[in-house]
Amino acid sequence: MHIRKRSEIPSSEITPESVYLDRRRFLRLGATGAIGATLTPAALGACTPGDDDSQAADDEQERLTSFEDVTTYNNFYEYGTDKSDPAKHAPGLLRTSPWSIVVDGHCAKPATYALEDFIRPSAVEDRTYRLRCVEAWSMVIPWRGIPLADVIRRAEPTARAKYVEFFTLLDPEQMPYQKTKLLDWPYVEGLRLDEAMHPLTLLATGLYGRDLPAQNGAPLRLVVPWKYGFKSIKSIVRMRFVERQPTSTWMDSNPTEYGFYANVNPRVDHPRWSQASERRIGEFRRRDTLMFNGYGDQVAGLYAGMDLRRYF
Ligand SMILES: Nc1nc2c(c(=O)[nH]1)N[C@H]1C(S)=C(S)[C@@H](COP(=O)(O)O)O[C@H]1N2
Ligand SMILES: [Mo]
Repeated sequence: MHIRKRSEIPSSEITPESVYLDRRRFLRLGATGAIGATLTPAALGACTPGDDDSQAADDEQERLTSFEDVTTYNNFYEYGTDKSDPAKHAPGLLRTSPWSIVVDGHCAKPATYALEDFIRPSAVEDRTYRLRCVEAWSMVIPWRGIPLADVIRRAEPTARAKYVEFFTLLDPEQMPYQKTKLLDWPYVEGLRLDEAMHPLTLLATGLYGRDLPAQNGAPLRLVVPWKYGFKSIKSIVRMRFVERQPTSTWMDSNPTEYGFYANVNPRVDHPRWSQASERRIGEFRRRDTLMFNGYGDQVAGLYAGMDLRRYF
């Protein structure tokens, strides 16, 4: 394969992803120690950009989904139900600055933060994760964000805090489908406290090395890589520590089809379709779906002894 050098590429072809990939390659070649560690996508087996020199014939290696697909093929029902709606409508309507986040419920340090104070810059990392939508497609996305555990520790949850409940912004002027009854707004999600504290769980502020585009849930969204994509709630304005399992938006809208746990599981089908395989966006062939989306060695212990058919 001929790989064009940077200077051979006309500037019109320099996409955000080629800038990101070049910088990543540069850092991987040049950096050791602390900087290198934060850039290693440790959580994802071996995930490298598809046009990288190191992309040998290794089946384990995966291509990043293109920036174009990641930012134009979205689910964000506040802007419509078509995959193309969020990219068309969210950027012109969602005001992400100023942005504040409320942390409340059972914790010693409830607070309202401006986004800048909420995100500790030294905690920010780049992490590439697979995202598996319940609709049986998937992507590989280079996220930027902070471990959710970082903000949870700061809040000092009390012994009564068993779950964390998350809320998307409620503002029908900025999110026009909130004027409809498509879902019971605002969009709500939840995690058990130990899932929320797991080192893989990320509060994302960016992707491809830049701030999150509106359609991907700017300025702050959750990413829980071993669960179906609907758990990764977008444009978060509040997180609350609660004692009882929260009712998430999709459980509320259709409890027989969507459970609280929503762990990726090829053996538990959706009532209307199989979850055994998936299509990677940008590809035609189908791939086998992996238990816990491939993160089982890191997260299976959270569910030891649980019947995953019952707790789907
Ligand atoms: N507030 C809100 N968050 C949401 C959704 C939504 O409709 N509203 N869709 C979810 C679903 S179904 C998926 S697959 C992911 C998609 O994230 P992406 O568009 O960044 O790939 O966002 C999730 N978060
Ligand atoms: Mo999804």
